[in-house]
Amino acid sequence: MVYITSTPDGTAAAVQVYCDMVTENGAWTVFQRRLNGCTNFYRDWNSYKHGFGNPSEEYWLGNEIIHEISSHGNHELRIEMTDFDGNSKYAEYRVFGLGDEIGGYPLLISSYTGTAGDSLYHTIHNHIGNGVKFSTFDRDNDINTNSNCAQQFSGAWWYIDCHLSNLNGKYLGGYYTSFADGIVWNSFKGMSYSLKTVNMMFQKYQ
Ligand SMILES: [Ca+2]
Repeated sequence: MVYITSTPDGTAAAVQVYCDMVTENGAWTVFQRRLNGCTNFYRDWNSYKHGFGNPSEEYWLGNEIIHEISSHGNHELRIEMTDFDGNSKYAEYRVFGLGDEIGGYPLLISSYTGTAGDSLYHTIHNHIGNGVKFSTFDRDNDINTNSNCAQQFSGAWWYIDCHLSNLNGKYLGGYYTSFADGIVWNSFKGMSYSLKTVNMMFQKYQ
């Protein structure tokens, strides 16, 4: 799928994104994938802004394009996760959007359904109506005044104080002895288990 988006100088640019699957209801756009740990996800603000990795393997699409696409119409979010024992779980949010860079790419989600449990909904509780800002090690937008959450947990995420999920954390391959710095989804496998695979995707609906 190719999206036409605007560049900083106002010209149009075609951006190719990877579609995970096309259903009768539309196409899911995958914007994050963890697969094997070959790609470093401990990256700075600009890397997450513009995206990195390989769309057919591990990658982050880029906050700017996610913001751009999700700003037009209604979108929903789906996160698929597997562990090393062959278990698959998912979390869906009927409402999904990403705000702009000036606002810190705030996450807007609501209406959870799924099997993985909701380890993102805490964002709504803490910042009703605002959404939680994205943080990287070089851009501390979390609300923990004692810590740089991205640095502490080796990721880049919508940290608050600090997290219940850390899907851009270190690929640690299952149970690990450090705390919460792996690919964590707390309500699925707890804070000291790093997931095997993750797909984060969104799609437009009417
Ligand atoms: Ca902080």
